[in-house]
Amino acid sequence: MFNISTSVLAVILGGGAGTRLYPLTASRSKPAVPIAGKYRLVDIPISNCINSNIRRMFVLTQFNSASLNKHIKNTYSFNAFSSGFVDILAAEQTPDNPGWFQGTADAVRQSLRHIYNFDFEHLLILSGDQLYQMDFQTMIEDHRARNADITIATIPVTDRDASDFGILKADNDQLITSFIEKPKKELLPDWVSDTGEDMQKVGRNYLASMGIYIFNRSTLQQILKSEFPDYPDFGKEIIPQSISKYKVVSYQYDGYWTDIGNIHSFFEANIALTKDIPEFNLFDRTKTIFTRARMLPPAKVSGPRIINTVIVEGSIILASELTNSVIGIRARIGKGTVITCAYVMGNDFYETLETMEQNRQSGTPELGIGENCYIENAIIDKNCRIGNNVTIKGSPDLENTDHPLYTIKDGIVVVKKGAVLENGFTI
Ligand code: ADQ
Ligand code: ADP
Repeated sequence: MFNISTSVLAVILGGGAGTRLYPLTASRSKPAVPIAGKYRLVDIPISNCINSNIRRMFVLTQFNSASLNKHIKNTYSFNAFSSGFVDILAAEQTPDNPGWFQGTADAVRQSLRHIYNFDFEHLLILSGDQLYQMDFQTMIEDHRARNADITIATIPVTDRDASDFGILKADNDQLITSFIEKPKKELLPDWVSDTGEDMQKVGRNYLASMGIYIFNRSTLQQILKSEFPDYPDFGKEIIPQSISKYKVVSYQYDGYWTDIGNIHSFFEANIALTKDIPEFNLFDRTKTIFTRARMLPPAKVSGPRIINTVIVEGSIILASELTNSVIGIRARIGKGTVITCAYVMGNDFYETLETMEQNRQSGTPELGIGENCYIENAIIDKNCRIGNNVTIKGSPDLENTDHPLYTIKDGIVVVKKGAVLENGFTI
């Protein structure tokens, strides 16, 4: 009988150079970027695997970091009698390979010698920067039932989004007949698909690759090593070149799924968690998102008017108004402060009362956000010290800039990890 936990191994693509999420990736690897106030990006694909009964995972990352290692080691320790593991494979120099992973397929190719040490029938390849809760079990069953060599998870998208994705066409048997990576707007009319009545009604007429692939063990080895040994990317080369030679099938998914690979989409996805009924459901106990258990005290809140705001444990909040915001772990917010549409990541530690007194005497802003500040359309990375009367106001009118303390991208102000903004600072 087919057993998903012994037949499937997952590979999570943990990130290339990480430039699209800069400055959040300036001092940490992409899988370690904090999301939703208490999780890390890598928790999303790992949790989807665990909830789908897949227990063996590799996370491929360009650079290894102590914080990523610590997070994985402390969070995902499987029972000693199970064969489960989450292992990080970082790009490494070897005699025949001088550099980093050159792309998604190259990352998997360079990791094959570790991956093929294990028994598996199917390799599930996942992106590390997407927010979704998907049952891979039904996708794998579909892959097996269709006797496919490769299955690609697909989702209907609108013409506004289509140019950001691999777009494909499939026949009535879901066999993919053509594929184009990130087509230019003017080419789109040729790529319309029958996505079903409900999707068509909302203008989602194009079938996009979700960057989630299932390969059979032998197919993957053959493609990456013999057939196309030099192609670096799945989307740009491997998939478009494989459809004429292999049985490549589309598995259409209609649930919530969003790419969070750049600052704008990352920000939107976090703020979307503050809706009355968010599409990404953190409260579904059948689809738990796992993360490190921290044994933190409860959040303590005094004074503010709070509208649609997510507050993570361990925070101390005296603000005057919080609206549509995500307030992360151990966040500290002073009296009179107003926060609207912002993601405050919180802090990695608390300061002692003595250190706080020393800060006061030396004029150093305390860890967290001070009094009477105004913050809107912003991401405040971890461990920032924001003084009193600071104004941070993102808006589409602002130009993209990179300042030593903050970056502005697409109208969103990102205050860099550990930045100190003196009293009265204005952005
Ligand atoms: P993109 O998301 O643009 O398109 P890419 O930038 O290659 O593709 O990233 C895919 C995943 O791999 C991301 O999680 C990324 O961080 C990671 N990654 C990228 N380079 C890497 C490297 N060198 N080492 C390790 N990890 C790396 C892809 C497909 C499209 C599809 C979209 C769906 O190419 O066809 O539509 O995903 O989001
Ligand atoms: P990030 O969330 O940005 O990836 P890390 O995981 O590297 O950050 O850092 C988190 C860990 O670092 C926490 O466990 C915290 O205990 C510790 N830490 C970071 N800065 C400090 C500091 N200034 N004082 C004490 N501990 C710190």
